[in-house]
Amino acid sequence: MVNSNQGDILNRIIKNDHLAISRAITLVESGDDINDKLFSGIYPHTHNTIKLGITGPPGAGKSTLTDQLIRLYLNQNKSVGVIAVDPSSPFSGGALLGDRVRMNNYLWNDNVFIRSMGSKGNLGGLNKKAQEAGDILAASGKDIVIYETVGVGQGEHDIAKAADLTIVLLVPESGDDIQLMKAGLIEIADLFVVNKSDRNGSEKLVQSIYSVLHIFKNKDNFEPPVFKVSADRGDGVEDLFNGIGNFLNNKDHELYLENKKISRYKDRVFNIIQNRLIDSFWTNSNIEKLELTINDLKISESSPYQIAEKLLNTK
Ligand SMILES: Nc1nc2c(ncn2[C@@H]2O[C@H](COP(=O)(O)OP(=O)(O)O)[C@@H](O)[C@H]2O)c(=O)[nH]1
Ligand SMILES: [Mg+2]
Repeated sequence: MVNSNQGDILNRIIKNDHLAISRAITLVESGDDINDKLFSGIYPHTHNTIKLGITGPPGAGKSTLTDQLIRLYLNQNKSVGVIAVDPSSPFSGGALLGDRVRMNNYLWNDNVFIRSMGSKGNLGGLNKKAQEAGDILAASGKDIVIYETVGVGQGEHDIAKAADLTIVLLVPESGDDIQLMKAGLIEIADLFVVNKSDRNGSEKLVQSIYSVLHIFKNKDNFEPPVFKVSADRGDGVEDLFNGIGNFLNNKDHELYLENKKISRYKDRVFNIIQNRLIDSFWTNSNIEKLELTINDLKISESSPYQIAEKLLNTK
């Protein structure tokens, strides 16, 4: 079934058929084997799309801001795909309802495709799947792909790294500069946004960010700009929108952006090989061996290293 439909689904994706896109993303999510082939077909069509990552704490306004950016891109006759990744429970908070409402706004619009990806599987897997879903959207001709991810741990940051430009969104209540450093946000941010600037403390947060940035210039030695917005009112959003364009078109950033692409590519090859090796190792027989070894032995007797060594060396 898979093979006969593959060419068809590929053609439909390239023609921006949203139903086919949706199906393909479901296939990617399920981890089906057809990915590889479908993928190689899609890949050549993915290169003209700009990928933005928006990360920040839950409730910071990522979806609200994404919605504003969609509006601004549509005004420029551009098309947008959104992959919203929420590694926490999809049932937590009220965000999902908000997302639903926003998704429905564009249900019949060929220029906007929004998809949530849940937390099934591990984060590493989610990262890969989100990137592939982004590629499917790119192949459909979307000018912009936005990854919205909850930035609370390291794994989620990988998704942000999948973007050409990563926006770190913070709100006055998200804490102080120490937390910024701890969370490793300095390292991934190309651009900071302080949202909910209608609330107290936003100017103080902007100043904290500046002072931290000053001390910890990122490795490429440019200081990410900081934008103050109120996403739900739309205040400052246009400045940010222009700031994104300026960042991407800045000649000084060309090499940086190119290097990012290359290292992203390497990471993907690395991960594919890693996953293949893991899959090929954990055959039923090896899983069984592990179970048997563990059943035979009191786990206080051999270290996990010894058992791993034994499994790696038996054929
Ligand atoms: N006061 C205020 N509330 C906002 C602003 N932007 C978003 N919100 C609200 O914050 C809540 C969480 O927004 P959402 O976009 O779902 O956050 P996400 O979890 O980061 O995607 C919603 O109730 C929004 O209406 C803002 O600029 N000011
Ligand atoms: Mg959201």
